[in-house]
This record gives sequence, structure tokens and C-alpha cells, in this order.
Amino acid sequence: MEIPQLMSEQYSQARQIIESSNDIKIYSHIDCDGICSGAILSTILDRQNKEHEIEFVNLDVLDNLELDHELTIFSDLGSGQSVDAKAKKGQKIIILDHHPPLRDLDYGEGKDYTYLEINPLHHGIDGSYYVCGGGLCYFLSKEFGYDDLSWIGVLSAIGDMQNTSTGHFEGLNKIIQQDAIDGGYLSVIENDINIYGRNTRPLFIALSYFSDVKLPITNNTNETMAILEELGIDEKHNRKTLNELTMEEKGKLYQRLSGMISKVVPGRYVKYIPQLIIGDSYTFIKEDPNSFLRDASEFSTAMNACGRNHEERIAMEVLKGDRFLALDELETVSRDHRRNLAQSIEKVTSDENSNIIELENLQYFDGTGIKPEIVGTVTGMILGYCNWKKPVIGFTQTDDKGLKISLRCSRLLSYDGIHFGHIIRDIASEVGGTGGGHSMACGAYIPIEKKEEFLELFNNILNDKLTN
Ligand SMILES: [Mn+2]
Repeated sequence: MEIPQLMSEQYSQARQIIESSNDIKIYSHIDCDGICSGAILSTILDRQNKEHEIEFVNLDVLDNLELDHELTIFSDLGSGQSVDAKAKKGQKIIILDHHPPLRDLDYGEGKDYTYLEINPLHHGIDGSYYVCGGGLCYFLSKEFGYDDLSWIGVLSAIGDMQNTSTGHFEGLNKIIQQDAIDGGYLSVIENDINIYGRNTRPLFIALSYFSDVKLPITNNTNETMAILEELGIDEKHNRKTLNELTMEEKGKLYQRLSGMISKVVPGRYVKYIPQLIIGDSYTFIKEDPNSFLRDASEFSTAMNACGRNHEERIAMEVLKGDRFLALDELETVSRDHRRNLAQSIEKVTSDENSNIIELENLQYFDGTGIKPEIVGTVTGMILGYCNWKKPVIGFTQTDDKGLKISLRCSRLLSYDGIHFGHIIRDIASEVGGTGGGHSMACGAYIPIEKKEEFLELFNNILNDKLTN
């Protein structure tokens, strides 16, 4: 895939708009993709000697926003919000977003302010798999000649889970990946074993988190240690990590894992087993070999930890190159975040029978007291304690009127064609809320009194959709 002609013309317009502006504000999203987007834009403006402000925000602050700057840039958000409702004559707006756009490509024509929206969906490119916010910002940096930011584009796509359905990058993401490889920033091992924590987590622990299917090793480090010993991979239990394994050892591990999985999954899922274990791995080769920044997945987790704890600036400074003060702060945020998650999980799982409630087609838990920002991550980790054949839903209160809902499910359900992001969007709007997201990781906000109705609708809509 190449950048379509019209889109590359938009990039050269974006460059001209930036070059002709001096008073600039950036709004970007609070997740890994949004933080990467902000870091790329901020780096471009630094190098152009352009004063700028940057703010990381949730989507809900964007409608009817007061625009106080000559140029306002929106990244990883903006396409789905009416960000120009209060645009004044002569002001300029650039949007770089991959979410479904509300407005057409020619929307800016005939306005008394400048409106430029770069969205892959306007050019027939899927924004879930082929390019995300950080990637769109990278192509802008490339327009300025700053190819060295390619690795941040790769990181954003990992954070945005653009590779989850195939285990590889495709479309425009493939161009970014190649730029990062050519620039000497990235090494990719194709069809590697793909278990989270490759660089810093001992393999016997990493394997125990396997939760797409309930296996003997799930949440059981005695079992993972026994298997690694039996396979001759980690006989002395010296906390080997996945990236220390030889190809031969990885081969043995693959055989064992796929054997275990094929024993427990229904026949229709067997063809998806390789996708659960295999995927390309991404190493940032300029990072310290022992650092969590070295593996793209672990790096993106740290970015998200900052987003969840409103410390986006720390994450951005690390991306912009600060590997001293900001990196120390990043480690502290990550550590506190992990402790917070562990405590929340302990609370939900301590009395398993009463806290996780199983319905015919789904299971849920009341996560009251868990911060709304982390309930999604917690829900994902709870999956390992649940029936993997059904999605798991976690609830927590946002205030006295609202509930935040998060849903996570086994990748097998999404490979099988269920898109929970679409389902949750429809059901949330049916009960007067909003929702959406990825096929296997999504969420919603609903009025607190609609909880029972939401669960009932959700349970019913899944009739005949799941293999129980
Ligand atoms: Mn995004």
C-alpha cells in the first residue's frame, strides 16, 4: 500500500499551515496512540522553532471547545467530535485521526476558517488495521523530513492493537515499520512466539498469564515451571525471559502450547490456535538491552500506564528523548500502576464465587471502588479467572449517576467474528449511554440505574453467537 495521492496532498497542505502559524495548540488523546501522536507533533514543532501548548484529553471535552489559538491540531481524536463548532474567522484547524469521521472530505470548502482533516477512512483505508493516530502524525513528520520518528509510529500502532487480527502490520503501518527498520531503530522477528513480557518478565510468570483459553498453566506458576523444566528450557529456574530463548527452544514451547490449547478448544477454534501464540515481535534496538523500552509491547504498556494515571507528560518526555528524569518517573508510575492493578484484582478474585457472576452468555463483576481509568485493564486480567468462552464485563462508578463498563474477551471470540465494540456501542445507546471500541476490548458509559437492563440486553443479544 502507498499513501493515496489526495492524502499526500493533504500532508503538504498541513505542512504549509504549520509553517505559516506561530500560535499553536495540540489536543491529543490520553492513550498510548494519543501520547505517541502528541510526542511526534511536539517534536515537529520544536524542530520548527514553533511555540506550542499540548494537552492530553478525553473525548468528552471536545464538543463546543473554545478555540483560542491561531492553529489548533487534534491528533488521535477530533474526527468524531464537533471540534470546529466555535471556530472563528481566520482560525486554522488540522485533524489527524483514524476514527470514523462525522464530516466529508470536502467539508472545509467555503468556510471562513481553515479546516484540514486527514483521516484514512476518507481515502478508503481502514483505520483499525492499516494506520492509527501516531502513524498519521508520523507521515506528517516525514513530510518535514523527520524520518527518525518512525519508531514512535510503530509504537503507536502496537498500543492501538493494529496488528491483533493477523499478528503483523499491514497497509500504511507496513511503510512505517519499514522506515523504522531502514533507519536502524527497529528489528522485527516475523512469526515469533508472542507472549507478553518478552524482555523483562521471567517466562514462567509470563506464561502463567495466558488467558485466551483456560489452560493448566493459567495463573499457575508451579505448572509453568514444571513445563519449562521438562522442555529443558529453564531447568534451573533462573528466571529466563522469552527473548533469551533460542529458536529451537521457542519451537518446543510452541509445540507444547498448541498441544495444550488444542485439547481444550472446540473444533471450530482449532484453526485460530497459531494466531494465539505466534506474531511478529518488535525490538527497539537503540534502547538499553535490559530495559522495558526495548520491547514494543512492554513500552506501550508503560505509555498506557501514564495515560491511566494522568501522567501523559512523563510518557511524552520519554518519547521525545529524556531517558533520565522522565524515565525514572515513568518507572515509578508503572510500578504504582501495577500495585494498584494487583490490589484491584485481589479484591475481585478473593471470593471468586460471589464476585464474578456468570450468566448464560456473559460474566460480570462489580468493581465499585476501582478507578474508572483502570477498570478496563483489571477486566482484562480477570479474564484468566473466568470462563474464556464468554466475555467478561466489569463495572465501576464514575460518579453518583454514571457507570463505566469495560469488556474483555478471549481473542478466539474475536477471531470467530464477534465484534464486541459494535455490540457494546449499540446496547449502550439503547439504554441512553455511549460505547465502542475494539472487537475484544471495549467499553461504555451508562446511567447507573440501567445496569440490569444493560446486562439483560447484552446477555440476550449473544444468544446463538457463542459456542458454549
Ligand atoms: Mn488511536
